[in-house]
Amino acid sequence: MTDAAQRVEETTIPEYLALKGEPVEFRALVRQVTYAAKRVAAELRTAGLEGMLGATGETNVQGEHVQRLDDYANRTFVNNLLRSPAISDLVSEEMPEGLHLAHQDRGGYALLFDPIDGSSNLNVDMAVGSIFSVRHASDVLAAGHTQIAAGYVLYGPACVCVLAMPQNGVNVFTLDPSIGEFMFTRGPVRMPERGTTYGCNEANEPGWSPEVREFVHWLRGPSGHSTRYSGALVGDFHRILMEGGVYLYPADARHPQGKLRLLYEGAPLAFIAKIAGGRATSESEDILDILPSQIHQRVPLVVGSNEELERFLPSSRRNHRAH
Ligand code: AHM
Ligand code: MG
Repeated sequence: MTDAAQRVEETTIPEYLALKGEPVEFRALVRQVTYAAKRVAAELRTAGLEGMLGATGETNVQGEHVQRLDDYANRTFVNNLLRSPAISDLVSEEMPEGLHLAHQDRGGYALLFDPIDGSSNLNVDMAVGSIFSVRHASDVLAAGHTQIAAGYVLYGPACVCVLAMPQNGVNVFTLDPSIGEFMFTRGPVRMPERGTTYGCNEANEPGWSPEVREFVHWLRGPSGHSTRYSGALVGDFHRILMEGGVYLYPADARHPQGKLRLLYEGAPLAFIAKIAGGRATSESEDILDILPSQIHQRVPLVVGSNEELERFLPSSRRNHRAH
């Protein structure tokens, strides 16, 4: 191994970002995000022992039952992100309105996040995640290709942070619990051109469009793909990022706009996929081209490897704008 490779292998996220020349303010912001994620990871490990599982009895702005851990994770992210002077705006799945921190010393970053993705997995000890998108505060409702960076944390057998930056690619850091630091483990990641698995909720099939149905029939039939679906987007996407394939939550009769949220689920994962060499569509346009009209907007999402996406997109829609 060369000296340079050795240096990268042994780096924490802050060291890695410094080594790669990322701006100080961005590094400070990532430090607060990862600090919050470590707190959430620790809480997830012991929640069952402390009576922290179960619902709060409240419903969020999406009309979904809020779990105690959703609430804990949201408070933990907000409290830590408020400590970063670089951040002036916060948007969270668990808050009906965005939080604007009007103070002249505050920097111009906005952080849009889903504190716990895959909440239905919480009470059965399966993997969940946190997703985040970094934007200029003036770009909260701009198209997804204006994102500055995006990432997620997967709370699985290991706690893994994936960070996508236009200049430095998609990199994977794994939490070393013995020292409480995310260490560089892999990157820059290239999503394989084609994979062997797909993930979607097949119970929604009766409500899908004929195009989606035909595509999934191809995946489970002639193409030879296998199904992998955990109910947590972060985990299912992570497999696709590493091994190729496709994840889809298309529009259906019950979810005419799709189920997932554009700003803190669809757009950041599309941004990560794009930097890793994959792509993402809403069925009719590139996810990164969509102009949001409101912060909790939903979007149909089909994301993954180029070959699977090529097969899905009718020729009239294949020429998504190149950024
Ligand atoms: P959440 O952020 O409220 O947990 O919702 C998002 C989740 C995704 O993680 C997952 O892929 C999807 O919703 C699962 O939906 P379904 O249970 O309809 O298959
Ligand atoms: Mg959530």
